Amino acid sequence: RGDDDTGTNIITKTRPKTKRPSLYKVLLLNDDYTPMDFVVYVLEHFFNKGQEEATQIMLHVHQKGVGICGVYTYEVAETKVAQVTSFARQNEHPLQCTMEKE
Ligand code: TYC
Repeated sequence: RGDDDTGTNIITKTRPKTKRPSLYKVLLLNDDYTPMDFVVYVLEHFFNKGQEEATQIMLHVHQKGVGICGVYTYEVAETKVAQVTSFARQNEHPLQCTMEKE
């Protein structure tokens, strides 16, 4: 609040404007070589899924070609993709993990 040079009182009010961050889906893609139990392990350890849900997601990807592992803010999603890709390559599996804006 304050007077400008014309003497007009300009009323301004700030409000805390919180913008929700954009969210990104982290996806696993099917391939013919990565073992099913490796994919379940990835879902359990990098995406905090229980054995049952991890198995369901793995089978969904196996049957449909692609599936959602989780939804995260940009930097978290980016980190998951990098960690999963690195872990798959260390184990010499071609598993593909990507992200897309929700
Ligand atoms: N299709 C693989 C197999 O038959 C299993 C698999 C599932 C691979 C999901 C990748 O993201 C994947 N061994």
